[in-house]
Amino acid sequence: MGGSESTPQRPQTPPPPPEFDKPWRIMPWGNKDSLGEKLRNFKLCSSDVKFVRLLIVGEDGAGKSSFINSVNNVFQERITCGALVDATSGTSFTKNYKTYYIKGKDGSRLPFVFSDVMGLEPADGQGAHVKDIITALKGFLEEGYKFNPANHVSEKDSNYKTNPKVSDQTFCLVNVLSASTVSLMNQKLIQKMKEIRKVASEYNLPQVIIMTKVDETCPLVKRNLKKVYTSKKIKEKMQECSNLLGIPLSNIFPVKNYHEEVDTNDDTDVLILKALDQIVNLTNDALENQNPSEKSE
Ligand SMILES: Nc1nc2c(ncn2[C@@H]2O[C@H](COP(=O)(O)OP(=O)(O)O)[C@@H](O)[C@H]2O)c(=O)[nH]1
Ligand SMILES: [Mg+2]
Repeated sequence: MGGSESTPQRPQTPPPPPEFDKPWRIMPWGNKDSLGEKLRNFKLCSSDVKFVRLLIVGEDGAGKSSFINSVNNVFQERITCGALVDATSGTSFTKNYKTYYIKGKDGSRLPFVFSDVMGLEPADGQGAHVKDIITALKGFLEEGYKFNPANHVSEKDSNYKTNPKVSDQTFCLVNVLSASTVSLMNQKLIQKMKEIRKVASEYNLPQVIIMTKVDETCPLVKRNLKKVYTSKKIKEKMQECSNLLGIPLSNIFPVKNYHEEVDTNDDTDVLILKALDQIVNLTNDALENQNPSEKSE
């Protein structure tokens, strides 16, 4: 019968393994306590600066507010909800400029603060105005400022600080990108992020990417967060983030934010703490290299 003489089957090559043999970045899994302790006791090289202000920028829904909450959760050792998180997607949920202080379990403030801003959106006239983010970056934006997508704050407005303190200025630009949507990012949105990054570069500010939602992106990582640096998919997504914004891989930190948990978890904590540790170190190095008199002008 003809059926058995049909085209011979080619031997199938097995798909490449989804994992590297060894993690390509070493994480101190299991060392949560010493990492946390190091950050709690962190002292900046400049005595003028009490708090390192980290400006969190990114697309609406990328996980900015969740990241701030996650950092707070780690230090509070419980799930908190300081920065409001949007449970649905849609237009930006964070509408006001707000500073979040991170407290230790004893209630003392840690040496870094986060500025949460309205999310960016691709279209002009939607989401946070790039000029407002740049104003925030330079320290001129008044706390509580209500973002208006149609208009940006100007020097004459009451929301414009004329004489910002050193602590009002940003020390590190933290771009938040979601690993699950980075491939779909709109060119206009990337352009907006690059515009902000350009100003940050002019001010010699370190710039990093927090890549969120690694759990949503890779099933291996969803099952076991410790696989974040053996997962090929995650490295690929980090490379995409790097290519999009021009930020080196060494300044990109993948995290899983707390989003549905009722308790904190050591592996989630370590990934967040390590990212923060790197951010604080980069910021301190930049502070050491700069002329403080120029910064406070
Ligand atoms: N699976 C998962 N969901 C996340 C993560 N981070 C944030 N989310 C969810 O993404 C949505 C948007 O988060 P939100 O923090 O409000 O984003 P923002 O607009 O950038 O502030 C919320 O439903 C979060 O619960 C993450 O790491 N993993
Ligand atoms: Mg938000």
